Amino acid sequence: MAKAPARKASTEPAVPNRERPNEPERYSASKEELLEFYKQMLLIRRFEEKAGQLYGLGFIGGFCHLYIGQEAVAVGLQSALDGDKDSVITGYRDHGHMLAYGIDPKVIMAELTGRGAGISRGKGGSMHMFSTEKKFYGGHGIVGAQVSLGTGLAFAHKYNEDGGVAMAYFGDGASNQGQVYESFNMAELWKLPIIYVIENNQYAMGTSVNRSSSEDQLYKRGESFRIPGIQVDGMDVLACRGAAEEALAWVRAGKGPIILEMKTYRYRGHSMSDPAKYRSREEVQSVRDKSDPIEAVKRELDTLGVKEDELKALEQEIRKVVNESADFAEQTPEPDPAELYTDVLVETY
Ligand SMILES: Cc1ncc(C[n+]2csc(CCOP(=O)(O)OP(=O)(O)O)c2C)c(N)n1
Ligand SMILES: [Mg+2]
Repeated sequence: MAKAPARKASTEPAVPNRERPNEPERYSASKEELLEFYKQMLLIRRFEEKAGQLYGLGFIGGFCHLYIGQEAVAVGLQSALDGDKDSVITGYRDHGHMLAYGIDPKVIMAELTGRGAGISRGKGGSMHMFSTEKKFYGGHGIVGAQVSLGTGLAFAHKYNEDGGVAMAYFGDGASNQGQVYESFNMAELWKLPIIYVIENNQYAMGTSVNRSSSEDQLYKRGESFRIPGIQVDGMDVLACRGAAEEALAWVRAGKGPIILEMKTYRYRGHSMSDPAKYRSREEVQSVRDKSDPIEAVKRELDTLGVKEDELKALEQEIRKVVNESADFAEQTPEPDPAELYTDVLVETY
């Protein structure tokens, strides 16, 4: 068989994308804003602790992945989004992102316990929660799927010219998946308005990022697609918010996608059924002691003159909200059996 002729190398120079986003500055928050960040992070932490307890008591079945330790990421980033236009999508570790988007803790907890009043009518559970009203598109159990779906959301924003930006969160483990790079390619080629957020919590189930990734500086993962990346301290809510500001400025200016690598840490196991043999208790404790995102904000609030009593009152208020959500989730009924026949796709497409 005749050999195919060798392809001639292109004489066209590659179009350089030399412009870089600015180095993000730590966001300078007012006392009120900082208190709000504190409140939201504490809500996520207490909510997740309660979810862990309810799981232990058998009220929550199936998988349940807690966000404890990573609170600053969702709160810092999403506080910069425009809830009327922008969309958010994430994986299965999704409760914190929903709370940070102002979704009622009661309907999230009720979803966890599989109740009819849950945000997905009790049929989705921990990993599959949606709020199209809030432009929160889940909640996905397939690692990496949210990256391609999020790229689709960004395409829709551009196609509909609605001015929105998609924020697609995924993990360090997911960042080694093939569809991520197909998505990167299309997003840059079409200059889609998307912020890819890699939540690098150092582990993918029991595998550390250094064991699985030949390039562990994940913010560089867009380089071959000319997508710029920024590495961010994901344990510092103001650094997260500052990075979000820069990323949004880049994307809203029509410059295409950007990657944020958030260096963070999960305190709990991968899911509720993780024996955690792959790391030591000391490692976890040391991060808690040195870099806890909530304690860090507490210290900043202290220097701004916020009194201990005020923080205690806030803590009580949050505990009340979380307890009410748990009571609601235990007492509200399970879905009606007729619900088995709704939300089922029967047509052929
Ligand atoms: C396509 C696919 N492969 C494997 C799994 C099993 N799995 C579930 S979570 C996970 C690890 C993902 O880790 P990472 O992306 O770092 O996210 P994290 O859990 O740390 O938030 C794996 C391999 C899956 N759900 N989907
Ligand atoms: Mg991870």
